[in-house]
Amino acid sequence: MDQAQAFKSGFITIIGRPNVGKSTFMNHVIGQKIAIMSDKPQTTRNKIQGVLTESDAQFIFIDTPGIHKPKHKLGDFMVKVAENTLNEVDVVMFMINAEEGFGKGDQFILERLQNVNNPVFLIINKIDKVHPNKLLPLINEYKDKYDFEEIIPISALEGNNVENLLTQIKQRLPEGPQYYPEDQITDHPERFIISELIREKALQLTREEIPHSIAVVIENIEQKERSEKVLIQATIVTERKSQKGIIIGKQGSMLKEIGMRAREDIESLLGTKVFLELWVKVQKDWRNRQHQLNEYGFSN
Ligand code: GDP
Ligand code: MG
Ligand code: K
Repeated sequence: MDQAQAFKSGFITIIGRPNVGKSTFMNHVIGQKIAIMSDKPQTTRNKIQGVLTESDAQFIFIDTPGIHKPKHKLGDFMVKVAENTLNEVDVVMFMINAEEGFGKGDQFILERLQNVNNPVFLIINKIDKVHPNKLLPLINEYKDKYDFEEIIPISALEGNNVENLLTQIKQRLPEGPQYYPEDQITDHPERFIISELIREKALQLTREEIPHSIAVVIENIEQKERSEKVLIQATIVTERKSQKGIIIGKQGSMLKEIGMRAREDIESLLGTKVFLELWVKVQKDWRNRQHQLNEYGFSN
């Protein structure tokens, strides 16, 4: 008998110029549109974009901001951070658009890749848009520019050759644990901290009037398009109606204060402006109802 195959897991980052199809690929692979906390130019940290779990492997796709050509001084620092990230993941996917071929932005990215020791895949996307004759010259052109581990043409939109790509990635993932539950497709590592910050403010401001039995559910975290702000919507869940009244306060004054203080902390956590929307609702005995515990994120 064969020995059972060890479970594999690891981190993959997708880099490439805007509009080459990075998000489309993510959506195709993860199987549904996921809420992505989009990378802002000045974000220095890496965001988990999506998690794909198969029976024998878990792929964790992360965002590497700052790989674009910097327009300002801070950019140099950002590029450094991005370069470090490229060396920490297991596979780098460098995606280009088959229709466009090689451009200035690609040259910049290739230069950054010079210091990367990890496997770098060249992904030629949108092959559904080009004649197959065009593909080979494109592959040859890039072959001369960098020592890619693999060069894989795909159509992220139609799914062509995506399975093969995933198989190739899997071969480069190390043995490792399943980091996320299999039904979890996206993750904001900050989510739990944000809910704790809101809960903390509610408890601090109401003192002993409100027991620790309140919960905070983060309903939504979203980067507003064309805005610097991240919208966060959350619900404070209390067990009794009287508690709800205390949390809201006179004409909403308590809730406003909780929101203001929490927002300040969340802004320094995320390094970005935040628009925080808070609601309060009563849910009797929520602690005793298992399905609601799951809903509230206490399932592990
Ligand atoms: P990103 O900026 O790299 O994340 O690119 P997007 O995923 O937002 O894609 C930009 C545009 O290219 C969208 O209109 C997509 O529908 C389109 N697109 C992405 N992948 C493909 C593909 O494989 N084939 C075709 N025909 N269009 C694609
Ligand atoms: Mg995108
Ligand atoms: K992106």
